[in-house]
Amino acid sequence: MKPVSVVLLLAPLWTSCMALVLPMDCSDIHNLDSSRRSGVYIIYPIEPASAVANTSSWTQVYCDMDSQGGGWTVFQRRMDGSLNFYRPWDQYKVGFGDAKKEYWLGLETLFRLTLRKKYELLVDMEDFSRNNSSARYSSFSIDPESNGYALNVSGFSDGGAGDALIYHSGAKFSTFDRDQDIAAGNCAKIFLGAFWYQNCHYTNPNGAYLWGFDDTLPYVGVVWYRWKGRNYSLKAISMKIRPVQ
Ligand SMILES: [Ca+2]
Repeated sequence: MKPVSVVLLLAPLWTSCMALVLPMDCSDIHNLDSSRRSGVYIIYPIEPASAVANTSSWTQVYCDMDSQGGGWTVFQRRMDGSLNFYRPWDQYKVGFGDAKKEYWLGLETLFRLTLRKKYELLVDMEDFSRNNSSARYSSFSIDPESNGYALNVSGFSDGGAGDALIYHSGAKFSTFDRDQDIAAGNCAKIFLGAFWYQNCHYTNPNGAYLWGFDDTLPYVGVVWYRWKGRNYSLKAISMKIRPVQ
């Protein structure tokens, strides 16, 4: 074998290894090897040079390699009610939970990711009768903390769940200890969650984990209003992003 051939043969391998070192999101992992399965991976969403206080340059995340072409970076996931999502601002900022199970990636990481690439959003849902649905948005980003991590979402396309998120576009993020919603009261306290509340919500993905329909307290569950109404708390919901092709 001539030396030049060896170099050519090794070149793709070398390139792969270099790219594998610092995938910034699940799409980088998926694009490198589309046979990768859904599961927990390490990503590097924040460039080390710009890493901010309390935020590491790397993090564990769940990658959805199956839904609608795969390569989705999950930033919010409920599936069994094992984790309490009624938490203060500081925890929503840096993230909490376990990437293998239920978790919230963190607003600062989400901001840093959407600063670096243009993303779309997919919301996957399941009810307690094993029905699945989704909603997809062609554009998703959030503002820096200096603007309350305000949500920017547009370009809805229906996967059976209907739209419950466009209403929230432009809203700042609110927790029980930081009211940035436009309601007179504190939406996070009233609806037992944390979200980009307006006055207040059409969806409450971080709300109280209930088991299906429950109107004991109105609208406090894991609600996606357009699909199951305001008093149905979903079995599972996950919010995930992928760079726009
Ligand atoms: Ca308020």
